[in-house]
Amino acid sequence: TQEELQEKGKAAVMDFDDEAVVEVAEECISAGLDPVALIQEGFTAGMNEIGDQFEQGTLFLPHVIAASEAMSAGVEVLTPELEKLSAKSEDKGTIAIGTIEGDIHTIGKDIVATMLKIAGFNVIDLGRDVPIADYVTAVKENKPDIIGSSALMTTTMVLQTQVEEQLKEAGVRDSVKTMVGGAPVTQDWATKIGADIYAENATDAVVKCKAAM
Ligand code: HCB
Repeated sequence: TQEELQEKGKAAVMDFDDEAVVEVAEECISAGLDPVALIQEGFTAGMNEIGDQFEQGTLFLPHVIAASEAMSAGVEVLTPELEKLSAKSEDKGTIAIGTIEGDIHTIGKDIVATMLKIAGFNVIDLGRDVPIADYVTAVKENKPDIIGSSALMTTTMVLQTQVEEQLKEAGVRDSVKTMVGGAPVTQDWATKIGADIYAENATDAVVKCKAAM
């Protein structure tokens, strides 16, 4: 079942077992189960537990790296499958998204970008460790409908404020909607800094970006 597959996917990420993660992803495809739920409820749940154990000091950075590589291997297998679900003909608008300055966590941002593409948005991936000025440049040059930032650390989350401020200083804040996300980011934070959209996960990002158009 879907639940059993998700449990297996979670366990495989927590075992840092690339091969097992890939097997679970392949099983998902051959059994016709839901790849999005496998990523969100399976692999991501495993990564979150790895993060908790890292914080508690029972796991170390090499473990986090190994788990994230295993997860990425699984997502890579599922991506073509996700793309098949794509609403190709629809042009929903343009979204530029990047992981914020000082932050190299890309897994969540990549999943959000993929899901937005699948939903029919034209997505510009700004990459990781994106200087705040580059968000402003992206708004000026590419004129996206939405500009998204991802922050995985409390120390980099604060820079999302700078995106708001520098867009205002450049006189382009009203031309674009801003979206924020990443594990430490909350609706309260988004409201506090004046971001237009907070997305808890990739599905939420798709729903809210569609609604914002
Ligand atoms: Co990293 N790390 N890490 N890490 N890491 C975290 C984030 C900690 C919370 C772990 C902990 O201590 N509990 C912690 C941050 C603590 C803090 O807040 N201050 C931490 C730390 C400290 C660090 C280093 C500093 C460790 C070190 O070097 N000593 C270092 C950072 C270096 C830097 O950025 N300058 C570091 C490095 C790494 C890697 C490289 C080993 C690896 C990243 C690999 C990669 O991304 N290519 C890594 C990982 C994997 C994690 C954890 C374990 C998982 C993150 C992840 O991929 N989750 C994370 C623990 C955690 O988050 N609980 C830990 C899975 C994805 C799918 O979830 O939340 O990223 P997500 O994305 C969701 C959601 O948030 C939303 O949709 C996504 C999909 O559903 N979303 C958005 C995300 N972005 C969005 C943007 C939008 O606009 C909208 C929605």
